[in-house]
Amino acid sequence: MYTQGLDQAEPLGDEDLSRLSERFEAKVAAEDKVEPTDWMPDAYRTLLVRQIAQHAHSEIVGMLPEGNWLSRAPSLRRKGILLAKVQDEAGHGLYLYCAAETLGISRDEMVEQLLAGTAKYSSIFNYPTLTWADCGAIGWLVDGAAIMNQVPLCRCSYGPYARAMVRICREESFHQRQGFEIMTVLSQGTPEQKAMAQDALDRWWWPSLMMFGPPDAQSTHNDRSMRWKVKRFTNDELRQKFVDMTVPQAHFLGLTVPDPDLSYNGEHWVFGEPDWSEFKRVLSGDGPCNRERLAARNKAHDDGAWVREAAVAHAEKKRSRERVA
Ligand code: BYC
Repeated sequence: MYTQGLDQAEPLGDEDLSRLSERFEAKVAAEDKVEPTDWMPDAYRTLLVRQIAQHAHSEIVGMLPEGNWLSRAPSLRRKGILLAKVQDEAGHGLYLYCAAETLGISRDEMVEQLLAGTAKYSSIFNYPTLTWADCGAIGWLVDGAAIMNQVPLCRCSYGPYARAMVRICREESFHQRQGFEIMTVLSQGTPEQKAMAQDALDRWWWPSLMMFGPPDAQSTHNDRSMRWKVKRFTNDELRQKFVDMTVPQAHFLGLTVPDPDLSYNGEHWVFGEPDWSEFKRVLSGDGPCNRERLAARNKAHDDGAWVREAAVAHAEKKRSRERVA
């Protein structure tokens, strides 16, 4: 872990602080990347640790809904593809934990917060995957929403986060295509298969819109995050872009978006209001699967204790062999 800037030898005076702060703001304004060794305001560090840790947790918890279908994918080909996708998500979680570590928090601390239920992760992963079509809907809608949100994060002002996002977005793009392909096959299949695709769209549409976060007027971090170029678009702007991209895709599939207020105004698809009380309920831990997700992560952590112990024992053995040599 490299946490420079945290270990200054002496406290800074007001003059030094304002000089450093000016230099930091100028760097952000000039679109230069802020690196772990650079001075940064505490609030910037806190904002990034919060967002990157939540993002990492989302990738890790996000393995669970699709993981539920690994043993039941309808063919060997589908199973292989799904397995690769779920493994990618584990990888994304790990890059992101590493990016957060450059800001001075340890992975152990972040994992502890997740397991204790004190850290947030994306609301979307607290919904169940009831049918195979849900794997299609997750790829199409959830990964589609993730790409819409994450491509701008490749231009985030913090270097390690921006660079991690480049690779993540490439992989998300494959994920989105595989989901859309599942939905295409189902929508062109038997009436039962098409009904299954429609049912998945009905259940995942609104939670996908909620992934973008609360409406701008209720977003607590938006202004600061936009000013410091962590976020490049507001929650509402990205939600609108997502709807504009996705509604024609639903029409291509011959499916109906479950929104009676949906209409086209010549420029954008105008859509109804998501149920924000449901969003708040899910965030407060009372969604359909919150408890199940945390229990699964805690069990995986406990089951993996022997691996961590073995790794420590191996490292100790290696060290003592090196001391003797
Ligand atoms: N769910 O002030 P706001 C994936 C929280 S995984 C839960 O607007 P901000 C994938 C927010 O944290 C990709 N909480 O916040 C994996 C804040 O709470 P705190 C997941 C949410 O940060 C596997 C409060 O509400 N993507 O792609 O300016 C399989 C106020 O919100 C949510 C990311 O993590 C939510 N949906 O904007 C398939 C993207 N929304 O911290 C796919 C990175 C808001 O004050 N994150 N909250 O307690 C972001 O872009 C931003 O953090 C957000 C929210 C747009 C999500």
